[in-house]
Amino acid sequence: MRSSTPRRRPLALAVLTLTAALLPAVPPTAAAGPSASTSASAPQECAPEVATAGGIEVRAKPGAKVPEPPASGGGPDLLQGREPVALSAPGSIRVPTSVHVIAAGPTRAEGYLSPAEVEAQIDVLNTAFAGQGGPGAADTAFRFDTVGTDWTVNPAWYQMLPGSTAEQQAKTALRDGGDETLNIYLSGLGGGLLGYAYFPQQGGDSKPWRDGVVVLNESIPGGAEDDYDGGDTLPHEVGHWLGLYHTFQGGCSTANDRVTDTPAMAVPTSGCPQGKDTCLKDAGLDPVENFMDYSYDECMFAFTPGQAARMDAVWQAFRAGDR
Ligand SMILES: [Ca+2]
Ligand SMILES: [Ca+2]
Ligand SMILES: [Zn+2]
Repeated sequence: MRSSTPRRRPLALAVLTLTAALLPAVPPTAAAGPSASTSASAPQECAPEVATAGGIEVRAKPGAKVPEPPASGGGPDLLQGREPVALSAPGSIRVPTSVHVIAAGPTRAEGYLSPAEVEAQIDVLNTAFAGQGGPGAADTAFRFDTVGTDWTVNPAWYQMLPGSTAEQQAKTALRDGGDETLNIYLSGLGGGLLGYAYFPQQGGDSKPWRDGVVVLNESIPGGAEDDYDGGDTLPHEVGHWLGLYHTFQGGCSTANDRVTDTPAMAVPTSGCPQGKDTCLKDAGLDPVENFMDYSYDECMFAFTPGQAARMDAVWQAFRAGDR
């Protein structure tokens, strides 16, 4: 799916634009109140596990018009205060997966994807979580079994931007299952968004309909979205659905994205730069190959073992109970 030689683009302007748009939202605890002001890495050991609004995460193209919302809703980290759990074996967690195609009309140009296109997208998802996307990629516990696919023609829902009435109406009408079921909405979006997702909800969910991932239809394998047409937006959003932050979350802080084996990075990546290192005091180059960065699909292919373990723990804490 990927060429062996990453294409190089003039990236500087795109990076600057994206950085300017995203910087206010990047620090994971900046909006979390006074207790987070001294160090992003200091665990709040006595903090109660309280209900929070939960987080929304989006993948956006450079220059996206829709600003990125805060990552975690300002609450404590999902796994804060929880005991470590035993790791699940690779491939041992089968996630029931329900796919909802939302089109503006009955033609492919209006987003009416074919069954084969949907299947190809789920194949990319499973390849990603099996660690088969490229060298060094971790095999995770997760595999995704399609339990249903439905098609809806509704121009009013086609964009379904985060927080919109269209999002609520579409999801309320179409969502299947409970916390354990991955609901995927393939729609037209807009505003430069490639996709968005919500973290599992802590302490009870006031909007259970919201759970799921929304992905730009043209980001599927072979879609029309240049540079983001390898199908890698979906694994990125599912990473969020399983509690992963962006790898640039928290910038060069120690806690960073709450995963120890992803080198810290100061800013999101655009394109496929080689040798990018924006946190010189943190060992390792920026993980541009990671699904949780913003790189082009052709060079985005890996979760790390640490991310696999975090997703496993988040699954066990927030989603497995509904299976
Ligand atoms: Ca990290
Ligand atoms: Ca570094
Ligand atoms: Zn994201």
